[in-house]
Amino acid sequence: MSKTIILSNRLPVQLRISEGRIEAIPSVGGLATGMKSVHQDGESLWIGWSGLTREETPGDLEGDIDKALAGHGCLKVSLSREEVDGFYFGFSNRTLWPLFHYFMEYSEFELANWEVYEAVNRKFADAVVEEAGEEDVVWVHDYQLLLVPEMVRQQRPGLSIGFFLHIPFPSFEIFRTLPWRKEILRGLLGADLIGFHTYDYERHFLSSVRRLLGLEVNFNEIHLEGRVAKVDSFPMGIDYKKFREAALRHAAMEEGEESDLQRRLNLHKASTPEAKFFLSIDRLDYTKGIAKRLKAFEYFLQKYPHYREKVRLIILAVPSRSKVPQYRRLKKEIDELVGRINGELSTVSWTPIWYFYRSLEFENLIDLYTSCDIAWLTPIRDGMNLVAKEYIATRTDQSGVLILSEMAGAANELHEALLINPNNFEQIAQALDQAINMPPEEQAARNAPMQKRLERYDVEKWAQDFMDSLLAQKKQDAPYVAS
Ligand code: ADQ
Repeated sequence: MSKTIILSNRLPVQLRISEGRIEAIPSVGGLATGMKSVHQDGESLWIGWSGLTREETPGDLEGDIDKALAGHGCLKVSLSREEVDGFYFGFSNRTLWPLFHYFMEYSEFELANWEVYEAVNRKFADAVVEEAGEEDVVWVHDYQLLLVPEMVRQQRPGLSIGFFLHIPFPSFEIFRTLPWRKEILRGLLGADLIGFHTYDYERHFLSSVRRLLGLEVNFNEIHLEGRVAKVDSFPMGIDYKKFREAALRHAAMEEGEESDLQRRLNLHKASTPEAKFFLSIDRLDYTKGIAKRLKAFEYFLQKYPHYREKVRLIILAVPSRSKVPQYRRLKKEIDELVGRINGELSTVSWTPIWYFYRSLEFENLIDLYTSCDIAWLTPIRDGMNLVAKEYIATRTDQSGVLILSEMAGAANELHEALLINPNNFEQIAQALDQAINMPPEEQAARNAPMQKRLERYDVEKWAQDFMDSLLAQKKQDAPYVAS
């Protein structure tokens, strides 16, 4: 019987070691949720890094760790601190991440990091080669593992290999600046199916393949020696049911059952019933446009001073990659901006910005999604942006307004939202004004079709679609055998 092998930088579980005991706790992140149907319902193995470097792993617990992971269908790739630095913090997050998000000035081209990236990709590929049976299907995820498809293909030409990129693929003019551009394209072309969130990313990739490798591209198929690699878009969805049901549960809560956060939100709402809450939730990342959003908020309050004391911005930033200098600088910039704006504009009874720098429990996320009148998400560049979709899914009474950057992949599917250019403060101020004054019927008329779309193409459907397409591609590729 064939199995599916899933590969990602991180495993979908987190290890907790206390008093010599190991626990593997399932993660709740988008990918872990998205792949649930593939990973849990069938025969499958998930290969990735456990989050602990070799130096951090107590030698005598190695066997217990492997056992705990195996209990969740996982197998770890062991990485040293040096490997994590060069591969993850180095090439993945200081070269590829900024470049693929059009932050060219942040992108570093360090040969040493590239070499570690290659070596770690080889480790992942070797793990697949060791584990895969002849009929197995391999699904590789994201920018940390761009070289794996070809590395696996070289050793196991008969395997079915798929790859999905969760971040944008940049235009040819950006991508061509990468010294290892051809190696990366060849790495990806080891796959039978290469998936992106949007048609634009797909187009950019095909253009780079054509112009850098001179390969024949026929519509969305690339003709290689003896086989065809197909490229397609699969916009990732969310677990719509989970968010909707959580919001319904939330609405049915009796007094006294709420979380502390919800109680505080309710208190503020009761004290100024006409006040509007704006919400933004992101990983603390320069691509998410958090600093610009704060400046746009200040601009909005200057342009429309009558909204002072009537609106409040809740910013939730999740700590991320704090080992990379740009992230540390950004954290400082955001801290200062929040301090300055609050310092300048606050009154005795009003603080314009509530800023949380932490990760929240799922139920608290639902508190925020369901309590805020306007979700305001302004990435400078974002592969998809699941937060926008989650906000819409939780608006069970169809109220609420989504203001979304047109630079997020999600803008393609959520076109009833108020779409803005994150660099255009004038347009943003107008959108905020429009959102505050939007009649409930218009809110519902915009939200209903988005909800329908998100319900229909949820994350399970996304994963299934990709798998079906990969299997179909393989069948088409199978050598002809005369009967
Ligand atoms: P991310 O850049 O991490 O993902 P996003 O798509 O918004 O961005 O997903 C973030 C996830 O984290 C959401 O599911 C959200 O609920 C959760 N989350 C956010 N803040 C949280 C908090 N404070 N506490 C707990 N959970 C929180 C990358 C790409 C995106 C792409 C996804 C999926 O950068 O563009 O949409 O992968 O492909």
